[in-house]
Formats: sequence, C-alpha cells, structure tokens
Amino acid sequence: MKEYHIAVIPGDGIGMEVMPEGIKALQAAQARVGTFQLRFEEFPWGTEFYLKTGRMMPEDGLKILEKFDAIYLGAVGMPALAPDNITLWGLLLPIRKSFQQYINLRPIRLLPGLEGPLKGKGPDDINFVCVRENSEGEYAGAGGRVHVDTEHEVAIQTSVFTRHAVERVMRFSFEMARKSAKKKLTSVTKSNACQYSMVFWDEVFAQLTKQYPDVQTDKWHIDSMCARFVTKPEALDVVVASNLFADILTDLGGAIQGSLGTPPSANLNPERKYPSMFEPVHGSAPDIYGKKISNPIATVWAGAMMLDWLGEASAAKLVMDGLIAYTQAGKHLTPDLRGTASTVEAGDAIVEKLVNW
Ligand code: GGG
Repeated sequence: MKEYHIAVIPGDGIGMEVMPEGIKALQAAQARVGTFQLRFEEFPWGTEFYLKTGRMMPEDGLKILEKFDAIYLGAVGMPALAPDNITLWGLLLPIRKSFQQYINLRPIRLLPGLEGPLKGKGPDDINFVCVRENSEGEYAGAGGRVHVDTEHEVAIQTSVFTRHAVERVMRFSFEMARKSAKKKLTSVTKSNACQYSMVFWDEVFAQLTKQYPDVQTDKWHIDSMCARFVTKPEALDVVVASNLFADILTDLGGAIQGSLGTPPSANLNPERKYPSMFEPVHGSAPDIYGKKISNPIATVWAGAMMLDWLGEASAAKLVMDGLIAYTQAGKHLTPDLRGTASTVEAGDAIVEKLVNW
C-alpha cells in the first residue's frame, strides 16, 4: 500500500482547532478509498514554542521537514504574545522560501449552498483561481532600518522582481489557463505607479502571451481588480498576481465566497524537489480562538488539495464532494456562515457526508 508521510504543524490560535478536523476528514477519505495510508507526524512549533525556546521552530526544523511528502499547516501568529513579523518570518516564510514553494494556488469559489455577500452572484459566478507569486516580490525580505528611534529614522522595504521568478509563475498560470474551461488569464499590475517593477511584470506577461495564442488575456491594476472581484467575478478564470497583491486579493476572495473560514491554499514546489505545504488562507484569528467556533472548511479543502498533489485524485474528489454535500445541506455550519455549530460539530458533519457520499 502506498504510504505518505505528512508533517502536521497546527501552529497558533485556531490553527490548533481546525487541524484535527482536517486530519479527521483525510482519514475518513483514506479509509473509504483503502489504497493508501497517511502517516501524520505532528510538530508543536509556533508562538508557544518561540516563547519557550526563542525560535518558532528548531534550528534543524527545515531539515526535519525536508524528508516528508507534504506539510499540513494550520495558522501562524499570536500578536499579543510575539510580533507578527517575528512569527511569520520564523516559520511560514522560511518554509515557503527554502522549499522553493514558488506557486501559491488559492481557489476562490462560493461553495454550493453557501450564501455570499454579493447580491445576484452565485456559485457559477464566483469560481476562479488566484496564482500568487510566492518567493519574492514585496515579500523578498530586502531592506533595513537605520537611525532607529531617532527623528531621522529610515525604514526601507524593497520589492524584488526577477525575470526567473516572474516568468515561472506566469508560465505556470498560462499552463493552468490553457487547461481551464474559459482559457483566460488575468494579470494584476500597478504599472502606472510602480514604473520599474510592474512595468517589468507587464513586459514579461506580454512576452509570454505571444507563446500562448490559445489563452485569452487581460490585465488590471490592483485597485480596479479589487473592484472587479466584487462587481464582475464571473469574468475571472485564472488570475496571476505578485506576492502581496495576491495575498490582499485572496482575503477579499474569502469574503466574496462567504467567509474567510472557507478558502484553502497550496504552496507548491512544482519540481517536487521539496515538500509542498497546504494551509487555510486564514490566520490564527486570536479574536475567536478558544471559543471553538472556527470554521474547518478551509483546512479540509486544503487537505483535499494535498491529496490531489500527492496523486490521490479520487480521494481528493471524495473530500470535495463531501464538503460540497455538507455546504449544500446547510446544516451544522459555524457562526461565520450564520450557523451555530462548533468546530468539531462542523468537522463531524463534513465527515458524515464524506463517508456516506
Ligand atoms: N494559514 C497560515 C496563516 O497563518 N496565514 C496568515 C497570514 O497572515 N499569512 C501570511 C501570508 O500568507 O502571506
């Protein structure tokens, strides 16, 4: 029997609540399919670990993770206990960068049965995917501060755009669009204001467009794109954007698909030299952590993406079918979706659908 070794990092806040529900759903799919085995190994890394050891993960954390087939992550950050920049740069970003997970796939889809906030827009209108450049751009980590705590203090955060990274994320997106039904790729830019980085981004996009004559393309400034997510989501198919632009856009995506408790994300190393990482888009949500009302949908969905990536397409479909049967039934939803269920009750209801589907 095929065996997959999965590193589980629940992390912080509601990450610790939703992760058991994700694992429960994956184990139910594994039991139903019966042709593979998932071996989960959990790591207690995150802010509590940082408070005890001064590190978000051990010094050899990346070495430990490297041998796994995939990483399943909950959430990172507890701003009341440690600054968000320390926690993000201590766990999430080193994994994405060191393991060359340069593609971050973020589906934006209003699941059938759920109600989004956009009047007249249903599941057929809100169904597209955002491809986030995940290795550089505004998250390159280039910059510094001088004259700290003086009136002459300077802070510089430099965006880095390389031809290598821009071309590979766009090529990946063109290939995705080529296989999609609408065959359309939209590039997000801001080349009117960012006359170096985004003009370069546009040029690379224009150059690649010539190599994909079968893919329809357009480009929008990030500000117009935010409006378009709300006014015309049905016009979108595959959307490619820089690290920060896509991070912002996909929270808006979460809002139009009913709740930030629903969108998943896959950090992919397409060459499969390193493990890829699967996580909900949402963070640790300290405001609701401990109330046990966090929504497990995004984590279960991220788990389905992980199964798909591992080559277990029928198990991935089973999880997605179970999830959709659950949202369609409209029962046992968590409060962010106007229900009253707890995280565990929602997780149980998803598994019940998945098992009986
Ligand atoms: N689910 C992982 C998590 O905690 N995400 C919240 C977050 O702020 N992530 C930063 C990013 O994706 O850039």
